[in-house]
Amino acid sequence: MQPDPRTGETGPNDVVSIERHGPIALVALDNPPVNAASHALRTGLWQAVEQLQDAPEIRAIGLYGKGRTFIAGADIREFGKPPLDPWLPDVCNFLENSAKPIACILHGTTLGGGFEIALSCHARVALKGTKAGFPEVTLGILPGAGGTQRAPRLAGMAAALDMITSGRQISAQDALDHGLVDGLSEDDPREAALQAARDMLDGKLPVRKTGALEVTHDEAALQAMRDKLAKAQPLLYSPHKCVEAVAASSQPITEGLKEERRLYNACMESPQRAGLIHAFFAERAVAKIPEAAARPRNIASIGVIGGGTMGSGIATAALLAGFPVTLSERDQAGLDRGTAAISRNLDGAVKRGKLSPEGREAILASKLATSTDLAALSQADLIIEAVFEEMNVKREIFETLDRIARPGAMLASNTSYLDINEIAAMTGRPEDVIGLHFFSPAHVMRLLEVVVAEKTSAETVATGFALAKALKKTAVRSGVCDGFIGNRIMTFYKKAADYMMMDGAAPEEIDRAMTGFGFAMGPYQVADLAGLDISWAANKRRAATRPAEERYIPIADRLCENGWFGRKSGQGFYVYDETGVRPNPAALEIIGAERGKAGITPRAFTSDEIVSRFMTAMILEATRVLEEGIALRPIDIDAVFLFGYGFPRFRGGPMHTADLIGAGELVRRIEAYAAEDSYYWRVPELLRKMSETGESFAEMNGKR
Ligand code: 3H9
Repeated sequence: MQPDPRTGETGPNDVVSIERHGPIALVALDNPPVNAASHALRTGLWQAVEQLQDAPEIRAIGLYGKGRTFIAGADIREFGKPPLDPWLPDVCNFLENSAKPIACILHGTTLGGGFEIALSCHARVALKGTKAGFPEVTLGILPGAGGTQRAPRLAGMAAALDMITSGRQISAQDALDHGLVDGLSEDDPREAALQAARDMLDGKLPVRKTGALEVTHDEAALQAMRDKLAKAQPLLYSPHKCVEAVAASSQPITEGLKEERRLYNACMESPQRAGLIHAFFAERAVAKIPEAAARPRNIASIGVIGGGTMGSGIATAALLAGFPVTLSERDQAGLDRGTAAISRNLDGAVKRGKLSPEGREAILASKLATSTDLAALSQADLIIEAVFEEMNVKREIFETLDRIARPGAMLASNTSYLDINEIAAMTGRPEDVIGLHFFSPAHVMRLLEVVVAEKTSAETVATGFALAKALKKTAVRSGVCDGFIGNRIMTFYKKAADYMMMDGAAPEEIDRAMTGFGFAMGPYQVADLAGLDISWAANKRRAATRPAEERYIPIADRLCENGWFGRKSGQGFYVYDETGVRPNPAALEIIGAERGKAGITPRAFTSDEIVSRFMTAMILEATRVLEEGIALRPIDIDAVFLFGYGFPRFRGGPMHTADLIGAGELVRRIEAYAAEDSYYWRVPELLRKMSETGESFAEMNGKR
């Protein structure tokens, strides 16, 4: 390759370049956006270091990354494909064995394989603001390029175990304190690399081979971590393998690396790895929307209407993100309740370490305004309505907003199921109206469904997505239907759970089966937490239009008739008191009575059957949501359930799970269940077609 005429750089390829300064060679990596250790980067790095071995004038190498970060890890897009030489572990060993010492500069997010490359160098300097860590465990794998062997050699087993099993990122200062880097710098990466190489030559920076260091075997730390993980993450595979790999680090490095490789391969083959990587890409894929090119409007102030649980949660989320908020309620008592809820939410944020006590005071003193007059929202850039789910109440509000809101303000409803088209039509500016469906508690939950009505403008949609980013939430685009993506599917699969309950499964058995599958909570734990009165109201609303063929289970309604609304009233499907939580015998009696009335002889359900029916129902309705174009792609549905419904991340989401089960098997199951209830269990056309063509949901993600 010819030297670059401007910089004098040469390089083995487009991604890696060499710049020479007397006895020092700088090797720069340039693989935007995150310098992932792709095949080109690995090849280029190997060749650059190899070339420099034969250059007699070169005595030290400075390695750094161009752009916003040093290497952020292996290239995840290569996972699952045939491996291409040179492998990252071989690159790391090659760097460590370089006769010319290499100083590595860490900056940005030096993660996974990037951190492993750094640990294989002979000295390390971290720039201010660096975050370093091993996120592999969040992808269902372990650091497989020597990280489990070299990190304990520098930081000790206990610190390495903590970082590797948690995926936690540490600061430059922490890395220095743990011995993972040798110095800090405030220079830019190139300058720092030059300086670090000079310092190695001058003896100011120690030159060591990490692999040659010894590790003190810390059985107490290993056992403590095994115990912790057995309790906290019994269903996950890779954290336990991480511990085994770190345990091997007290052996000579060649032995330890062999063990690391064996365990890494086992993780790579596990379905959890595929599920977790799917979840990683789901988080990013949802931002790819048809309106992505539109310019979001500037949101500098937010108005929230309604100080109930949702309104105060939304206001808290906005305040925590730095927005000034005006909260509006009908009367002073409502405002007082809303303000009290916001300050409780902020207390929680202080307790969780998300906010300082001074920050809390500052927010309450200067960022939050309140008013009983909607006119106080007239200058807000975004107004979010979060009042009762009653169309007439919404009408009054949106007609008023149409009069008072400034031109260009975005008008949003937090409704969970009402028709956004109808709401938009209440105004003379339907292009500014959108659904922003937050999940409770709104200042904690990651998901935001951005509900796009027929006339919503592209800028309004783009603004919804930009807002989600500012609130650190994951936005998913949804079309308009009763319940949008998430609640519509949940309402459907909840019926499958109710049918099983009516036919013989206890609520607790169903919850246990679903938490055993990996859900954070089972459907009856969720119902009790959300409040049974909420679905009671929805059941009453839907009663008039409920098709005669639909099987209806009135058990939760019976509980509500007794005033048992779940957790908030002390009992529901479970009893909640000072001794803890247990199944509610009175609920079981009601279930027995309802079965008797319906002439049902209860039968036993295994956990497998419960999971199978529950998941099949979820996938069935999700397929319809896709067929109708409510969700853009299967992966959007996965994101909704991962970030809003406690779906186990390691299973990748309902559509990823559907691909593992296979469309053919799903059709067979639905047809078998249809023998008992041919109205509920109907095969969606799309699923039938997939069973014939063999197309998967994953394949559709690329096409839509
Ligand atoms: C590993 O290293 C294994 C080794 O131990 C062993 C090997 C043998 N690969 O998140 P962003 C893409 S495991 C490929 O929006 P940010 C991403 O998809 C790896 N692509 O930016 C997106 O693409 P698009 C351990 C990657 O500033 C674009 O880059 N490493 C990778 O908010 C921008 O990403 C990790 O797990 C990758 N490694 O956050 C780190 N990383 O624009 C994973 C990103 O097409 N990455 N992309 O949608 C992250 O955590 C964040 O991306 C990071 C930047 C913090 C770096």
